[in-house]
Amino acid sequence: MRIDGDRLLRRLAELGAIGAIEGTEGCARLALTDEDRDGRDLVVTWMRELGLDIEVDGIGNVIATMPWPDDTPPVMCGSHIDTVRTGGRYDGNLGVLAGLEIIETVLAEGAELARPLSVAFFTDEEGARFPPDMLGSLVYVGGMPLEEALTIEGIDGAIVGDELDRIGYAGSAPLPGRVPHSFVELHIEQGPVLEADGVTIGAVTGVQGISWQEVVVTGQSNHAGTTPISHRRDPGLVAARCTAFVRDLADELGHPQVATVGRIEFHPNLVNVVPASATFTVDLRNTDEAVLQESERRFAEFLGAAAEAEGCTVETRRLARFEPVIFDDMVIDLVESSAQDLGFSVQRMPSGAGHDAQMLARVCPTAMVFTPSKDGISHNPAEHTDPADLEAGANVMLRTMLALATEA
Ligand code: HGY
Ligand code: MN
Ligand code: MN
Repeated sequence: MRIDGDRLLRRLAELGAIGAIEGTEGCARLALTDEDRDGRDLVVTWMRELGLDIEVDGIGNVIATMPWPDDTPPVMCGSHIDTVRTGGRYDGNLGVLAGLEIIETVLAEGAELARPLSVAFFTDEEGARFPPDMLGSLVYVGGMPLEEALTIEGIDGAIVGDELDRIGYAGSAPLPGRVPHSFVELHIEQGPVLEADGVTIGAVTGVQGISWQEVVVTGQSNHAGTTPISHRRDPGLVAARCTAFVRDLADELGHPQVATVGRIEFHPNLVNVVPASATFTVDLRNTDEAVLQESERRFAEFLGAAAEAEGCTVETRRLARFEPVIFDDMVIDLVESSAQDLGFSVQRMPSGAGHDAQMLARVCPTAMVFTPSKDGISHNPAEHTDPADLEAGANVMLRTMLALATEA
């Protein structure tokens, strides 16, 4: 049994056209925006056309399951269809549409299953508009109460609960969600490893730890021309020093430590005004929890000293904190053996990016399938994966899910 690669590519293109970024393959569908709603509506239409049982829960997760006579826990797959502002059409979308394709193929060709297959898309996986990332799957597994998630304020001042109501995806399915038998997520690697190694499939062993925080440095706005340097309390300088520091810290700690200042805003953000405040985010990650904690501690020390030296004050707010996750050996083995059975090169590797699978791993046996990213690029409209690799990944996931759905 094999998926229909052309049908998968057509759906990726059709979904990618919603929020399309002119002249690229990329798209912009920040969580709970009109574009996200339109993408959701399209995928739900496809789910309905397949005759699947569709549930929407209180955080807007959508789970579609093959019709089944009882409530046997399904083999679930899925990912997300929200994107970052300058996203690609494969990040998240591949895992959802490959899952849909797998279910359509299995329904058409028939298979003796011991349990149903289901496919889900989870709300706000990116966390770029509403932190933390993986918000929907975190609530699904009971990692955050729904009431708390609904009050989260976005970077644009919008509130999660209001936006869910506005786009019509405040559902009533129970939370925490039904625990699946197992969970598999197909995702593009979003990094350079598979391409560099000339390998088609990644059998993902786990996800590195993630630490996000927002830092607000407050100084004194002043005239850019009349204020002597000795009189300044410039939060912009502190933010700039912190940006350089986290890069130097990552260099010192060495791979796989990464550090990113991705968002920075000055107030009042004018050419001739020494800023009153600087707000920026710090994203620190490592596969080793102890080293990740060391990077957090070292940054906090540097921030405090740099602010004090400049006569500024600091407030920090944690946006996300997830420890490293190890996936289930049995499912990793199945991914690896499925790839080998299909004649694809495969290697085991951790994930640098966060994924919904790291949340489902809290409640059921879980692993991921990676496909290569061209030039290792992602979170960029130039994100691309070759059709043959997309099809390979989907067929590996098909084989893995069938093995999980037919075992006693
Ligand atoms: O930030 C991440 O790793 C993911 O894209 N949400
Ligand atoms: Mn993703
Ligand atoms: Mn992403």
